[in-house]
Amino acid sequence: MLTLCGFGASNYYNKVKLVLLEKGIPFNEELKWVGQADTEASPMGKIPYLKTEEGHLCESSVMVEYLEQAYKAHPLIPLEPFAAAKVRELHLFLDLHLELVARNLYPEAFFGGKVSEALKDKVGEQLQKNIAAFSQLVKFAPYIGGTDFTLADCVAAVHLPLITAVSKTIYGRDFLADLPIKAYMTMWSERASMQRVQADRKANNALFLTRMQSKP
Ligand SMILES: N[C@@H](CCC(=O)N[C@@H](CS)C(=O)NCC(=O)O)C(=O)O
Repeated sequence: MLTLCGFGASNYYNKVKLVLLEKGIPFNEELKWVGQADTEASPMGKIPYLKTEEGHLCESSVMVEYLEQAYKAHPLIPLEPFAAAKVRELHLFLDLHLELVARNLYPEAFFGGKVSEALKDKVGEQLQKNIAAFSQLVKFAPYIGGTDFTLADCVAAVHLPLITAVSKTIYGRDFLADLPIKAYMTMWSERASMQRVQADRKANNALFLTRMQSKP
């Protein structure tokens, strides 16, 4: 049986969890906070990581590609090479050009810290440029890449709400306002996978707060 390690408030953890649920793959979960990762499984100390019967995997994009190859039911990547590449293009774009850029602002947006004005200016400029490029790739018809539900949707669903939250908190406006994110996330909220991920995310957030409060 597969074991997904990490915590339910993490967008990368939830990317893998959505894929597991959408593909109907049985799995266990093991709660690991940042700082508790098994560094043999995840040498960078990052979560999530996945325990399989063959060994451990780190990096969410690698895990979901493994799941797609190893579990053929409920495919999330088309067989046709170009269509498959378009799904992977969206996946990479979301991880690299949107989430990783916005992540620079998480300390202030989510964790009560402060980031410099210079960093905010730099990240804000980069994020707007990248979102304009991203907007040329997306379809929302009704899924992010077109008429088929794919892996790219499992990535978009966990990252896009964070981009909205960060841009609203730091810059006072939603950088994704021109995209139909609300309708898209409403569509997602009707899926059983997302209902479970959201319920677990809320429970994990509560645990996180209790943990913070009990620290000396
Ligand atoms: N590229 C990694 C990113 C994972 C990631 O950044 N996880 C965060 C939690 S959401 C983490 O472990 N942060 C702690 C750290 O970077 O040391 C993946 O796709 O799995």
